[in-house]
Amino acid sequence: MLELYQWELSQYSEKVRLILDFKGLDYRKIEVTPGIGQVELFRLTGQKQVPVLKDGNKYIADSTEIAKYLDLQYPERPLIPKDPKQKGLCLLMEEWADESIGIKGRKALFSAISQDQNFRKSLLPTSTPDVLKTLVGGVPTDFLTVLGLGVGYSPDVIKSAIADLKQDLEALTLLLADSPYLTGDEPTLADLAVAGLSMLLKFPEGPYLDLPASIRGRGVPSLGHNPDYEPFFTWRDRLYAQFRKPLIATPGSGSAPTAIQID
Ligand SMILES: N[C@@H](CCC(=O)N[C@@H](CS)C(=O)NCC(=O)O)C(=O)O
Repeated sequence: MLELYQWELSQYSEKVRLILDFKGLDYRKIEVTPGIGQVELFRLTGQKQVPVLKDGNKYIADSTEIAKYLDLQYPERPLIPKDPKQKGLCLLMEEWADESIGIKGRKALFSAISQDQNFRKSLLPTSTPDVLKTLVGGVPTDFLTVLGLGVGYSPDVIKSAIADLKQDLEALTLLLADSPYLTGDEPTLADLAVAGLSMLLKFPEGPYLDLPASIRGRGVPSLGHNPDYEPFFTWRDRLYAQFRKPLIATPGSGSAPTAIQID
């Protein structure tokens, strides 16, 4: 079976999970331990980021490479259109979504959780002891601002990321006003990339992620809860209902990720 080395909270991993579900491929999720698990990933793939797909004895890193690999090896339900114009648009949008929504979404989410202690707490795994949840919730905003500066997320960087994301969401809302999918009448990699990567702007409403249920439907207030972009998120809900497999509720059914165990 295919294996996905991932983080449940990673937007690039979500893009690949959506692609795998779209193609109807079964896979096992392996949650990589930040730090030590990434050292192992580096040994196996020459880079330390998730997602990485393992197919037999082959490891494929990078969500775009994974999408292209899957389309070659599992051509049923193609991701990339054949028509040259559609193909061009699809590839352009996929690359843009990776570079804009994927990267800036992280900054926008950081800003939202810095300002909202309940949102911050709701991102912790369900098994987190109450005392730790209280501690995380109580971290002062000033401290988070300093932490953000440490990773290059200054207030100006965050402001500019949110402004860019607003333009992205406006563009997407306009494109989808009279078209069922971004490049036309059929879903392509562009739709799956945009939908999966926008996870951090607003978490999906349904039971798709192995994260606390309290984060479902929550998002960055000025983006995920802005009436101007509501048509985009409604479109995304529809896409998820069509293609994303919900988690199976039974404990131990395999929907929850396994901790990393790279052999
Ligand atoms: N271009 C990569 C980006 C992947 C990426 O940014 N992954 C993040 C998680 S969302 C990561 O692994 N970060 C850890 C690190 O950079 O050490 C892709 O498309 O897969």
